Amino acid sequence: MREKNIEAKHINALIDEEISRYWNIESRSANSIQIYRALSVVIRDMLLKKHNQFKNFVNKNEQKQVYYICMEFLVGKSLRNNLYNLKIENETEIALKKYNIKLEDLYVIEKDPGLGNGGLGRLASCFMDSLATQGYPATGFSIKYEFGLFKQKIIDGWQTELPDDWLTTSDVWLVAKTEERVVVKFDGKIREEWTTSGLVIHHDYPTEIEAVPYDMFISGYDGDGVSLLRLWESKSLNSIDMNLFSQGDYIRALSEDSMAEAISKVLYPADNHYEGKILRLKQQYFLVSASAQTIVKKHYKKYKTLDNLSDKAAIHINDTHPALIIPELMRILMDDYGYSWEKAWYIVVNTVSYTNHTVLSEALETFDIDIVKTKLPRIFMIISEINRRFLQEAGSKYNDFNKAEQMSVFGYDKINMANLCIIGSHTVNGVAKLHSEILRRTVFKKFYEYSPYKFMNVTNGITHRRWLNQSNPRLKNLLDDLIGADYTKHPSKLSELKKYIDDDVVLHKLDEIKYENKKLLAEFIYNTYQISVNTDSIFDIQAKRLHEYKRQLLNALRIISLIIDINEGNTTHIKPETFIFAAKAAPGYYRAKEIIQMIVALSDYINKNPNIKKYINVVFVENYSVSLAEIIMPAGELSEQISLAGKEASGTGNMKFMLNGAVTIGTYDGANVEIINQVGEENFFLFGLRDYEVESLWKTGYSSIHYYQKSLKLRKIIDFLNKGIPSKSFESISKYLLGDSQVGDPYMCFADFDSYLDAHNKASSVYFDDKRKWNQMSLVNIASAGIFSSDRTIKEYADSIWNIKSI
Ligand code: NBX
Repeated sequence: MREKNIEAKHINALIDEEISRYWNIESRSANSIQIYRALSVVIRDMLLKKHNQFKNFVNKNEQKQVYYICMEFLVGKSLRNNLYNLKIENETEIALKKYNIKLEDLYVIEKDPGLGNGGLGRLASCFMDSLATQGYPATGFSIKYEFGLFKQKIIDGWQTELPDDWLTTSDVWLVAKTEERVVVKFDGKIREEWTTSGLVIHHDYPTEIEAVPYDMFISGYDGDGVSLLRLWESKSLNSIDMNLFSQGDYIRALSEDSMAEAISKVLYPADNHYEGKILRLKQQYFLVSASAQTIVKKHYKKYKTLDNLSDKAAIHINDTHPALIIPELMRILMDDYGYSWEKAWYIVVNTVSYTNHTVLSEALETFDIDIVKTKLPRIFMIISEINRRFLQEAGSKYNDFNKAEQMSVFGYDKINMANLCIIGSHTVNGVAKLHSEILRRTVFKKFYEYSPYKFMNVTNGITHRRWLNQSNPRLKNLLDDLIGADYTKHPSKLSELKKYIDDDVVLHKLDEIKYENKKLLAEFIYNTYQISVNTDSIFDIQAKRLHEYKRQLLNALRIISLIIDINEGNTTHIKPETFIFAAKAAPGYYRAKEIIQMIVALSDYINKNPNIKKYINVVFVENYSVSLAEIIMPAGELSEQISLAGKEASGTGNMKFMLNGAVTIGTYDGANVEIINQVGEENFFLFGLRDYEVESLWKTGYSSIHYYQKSLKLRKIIDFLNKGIPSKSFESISKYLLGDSQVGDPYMCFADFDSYLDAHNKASSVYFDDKRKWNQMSLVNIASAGIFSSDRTIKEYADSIWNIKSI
């Protein structure tokens, strides 16, 4: 079902009208940016209208809806996605002929709204698509960061960060709803007073900040659903100090303003790493307070009570970043609506659910007690009371208050946000089976023993409509021909491709498509970096945030080993291979930046050495983003998913590559485990320690030196690092691996090195000696990817956590 009655001439009329209204010119003299903006506004308004109809229906039927609260939504570009989902790409292409312009030319104008770091933010965006497509009423809440994730530029081999001014084009997708702004209050003092009617709490709040909503609409595919993403912008309420202003102190008069507006200024650029910064705390509270007030106000207006909030609203917190919504809802229910603690608590716990995305200790959020106490005094009071009551209850149940204390929200001087989330939610879930099991067994063990019924798993997913249908049109067309287009809405039908496993024509077509996609990526690389890559080589890609646990270093060590072999003339086992890396490092993460520096240096070195370049090539693609991923994923042949087992919660890049026909080389980690279950070990290059082996090795004492002494290859690699290449030393990485002041090689690259090489040798012999078999493996991967569609993920959340129905 195409968007109703839309024809090219209709689209033309709307674009023309927009151009004339806005710029007061005839459409034939409009430039491409004006056409981009006009078309986007037309589509945006179409979605606004459609969303209103959807919302009216939901309201009329008093349907429960989900609110997904997340500090990050990595939405990617909107124009193509919305045209695709509305099924009007063809009509629009025809309409654009009038202006002598192609859709592709407009797509490149739009800037990626980089309102997220990586997997967590992208997951939230995939969810908005699947929610809308399956007709679930959903609102996402986040912050309208003026600057999204930094743009990465490699200058003299080193990552530098440039601001990302996404709003200069993508503002067209936002609709300001100024009249729905709310006030968020910080600082102040609290005074308690007992009166005949009970305890009364008086506050004064010296800092009041306005939260102004900007709405973005995300179309579902082929249906009536439209998701709303509401982004909050912070604005100063005490706009300008006229006293100071009239005394000529202009800058100081504005400083209040900039403090307030700093809240939505910039996204924190670290993934899987918390920063106990005051500004970050303010951002988090700003988001949850504005969102909670909106949810409650809307509900109360409709039902004139909040007693049934949990029947009509599911509030989901994506990781601990929005944890403060728990005490904030308590505050609103008690202080603004007069609920008793017990009644408020019942409502809050039954409304809120929580997803954990990491077990890395450095990523588990804790805030200084003192900071929370001064910035959010009432919230602090409520957290203390939540904890007091919980420990009381658990202590009595266990008849052991010391045991209960192990689950306290308060550490010595810190607040443990995960503990707060578990206590205040009805459900806690991990993002892949192994991850959920590790949560139960280790980080959340005490809580699991206390309330096992809360713990669940919902394995992540990706929207195959963006990550296959839109970004890999060749593969989409082949699939449409072979199995029909039903998989677009019913991704499990991808499995029908399996019947072609022995069909040489189909296998050959898959091969051709991959080759075409590789050529496109090679062209992009050549145009951007003037590096030519051999499209007959195997494209071996690792694209994800740079993190020690993800082990880009392990990949780089293998490259070094190949360079050593080539330099020694030992080349019989070496097959043409192109290594492609794309990764941003958090700006303050020195080790990660150093690893990027080494990869870039290796790339330069190889490009200057024709004898090495004959065999292998390395490319570091800058500024990894959703749009770049859309070019990279379809070209991948070998997907590197090589995290140290037990560390990657799920991964979603692994699913994107697989869906596009890459075969994974990977460890038994995160969702890799489930990928193996789907495709079978014979269609996956598995290597490395298991998570429990990692744990026990760590306990008995991991020594990289031990592996170094045993392995000639590793010794040669260390020599190479120490010696470096012309004008570049890698001594610091060598020290990191062997242990200087701390444990060497903390992510056990050496322990997994041999098995990694073996897995690569196997991959390479299938690819170069039995391409038919390789193509079959590729086919099995595509055909088995249906379960990793976020449609399945969302259905699981809807059925077993949110209890919401689709329309
Ligand atoms: O969430 C990621 C995990 O590392 C992946 O394994 C998983 O697939 C993905 C989706 O579930 N986590 C992640 O992206 N975290 C962050 O980006 C992050 C950002 C800020 C922060 C902590 C973590 N303070």
